[in-house]
Amino acid sequence: MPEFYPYNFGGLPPELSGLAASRYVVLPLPYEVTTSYGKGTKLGPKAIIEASRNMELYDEETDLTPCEAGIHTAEELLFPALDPKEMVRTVQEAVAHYLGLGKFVISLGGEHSLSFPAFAAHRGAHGELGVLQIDAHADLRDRYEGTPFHHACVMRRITGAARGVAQVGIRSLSREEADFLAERKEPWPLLWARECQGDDGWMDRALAALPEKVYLTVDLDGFDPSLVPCTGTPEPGGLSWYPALRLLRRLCRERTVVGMDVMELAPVGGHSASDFLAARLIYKVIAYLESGRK
Ligand SMILES: [Mn+2]
Repeated sequence: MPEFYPYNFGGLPPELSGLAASRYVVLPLPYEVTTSYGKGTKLGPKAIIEASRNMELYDEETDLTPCEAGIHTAEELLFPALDPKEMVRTVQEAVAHYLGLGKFVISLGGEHSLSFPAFAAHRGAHGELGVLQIDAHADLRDRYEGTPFHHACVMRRITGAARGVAQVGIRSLSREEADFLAERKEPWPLLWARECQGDDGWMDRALAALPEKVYLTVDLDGFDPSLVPCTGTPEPGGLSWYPALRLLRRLCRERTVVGMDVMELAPVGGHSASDFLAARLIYKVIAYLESGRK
């Protein structure tokens, strides 16, 4: 019996979703331990995949059908031990495995702390990397609730290991983080959400800070909650859709994006717009990467 709607990103037939022939691997990471307020990011990966199966696969902007490059959806990673240190090891190994096969890995969270091991695996495979973060929160605390691997610390860990950083859409941080930002030796651009509107000059600042190879991490709460209401800790005044896409299109054209993650979707039944935005965002990045290839 042929499966009409295989359970994978895009609802793709076997010839477009098999591991060997796919350029992209979607890796679901249903891990959630340290979220601060709303729960449910564990269900994020499933909701993104579900939405993607109901998405048109032609991209009008690039005139491509990006899934023709092959998008394999890996089995959900399991986290029998919820210990953050163990999570870091598990995720780093899994991502490194697919990087070793030459795949472009798209990690789906889950809480944002997952981005550190995903980034670390990419750094191991590619050497020095810059990071573009889209997020409402700076996530620069050194430790939180007793662990350095809390989601509120993820960018502190990543910035410590990255060569160039740009933080985009930020509008929420603690005094401790503001002090850290003020005192850091080699400042990177932090584009406050209120700056990310009007003309696109802010994108130049973000891109100028990034080296040739870049890892992209998207916390969905970087978008305005009118677009993405379903996140654990929404903040008003976030990014709009088209400016975010223009930034990502430029990033894919002007730099080599080596990997990405999309974190913190906390789906709410009956409110699927957030799920669809996440799915479309991923598919747009694939479209931009593929259009750069021609
Ligand atoms: Mn955030």
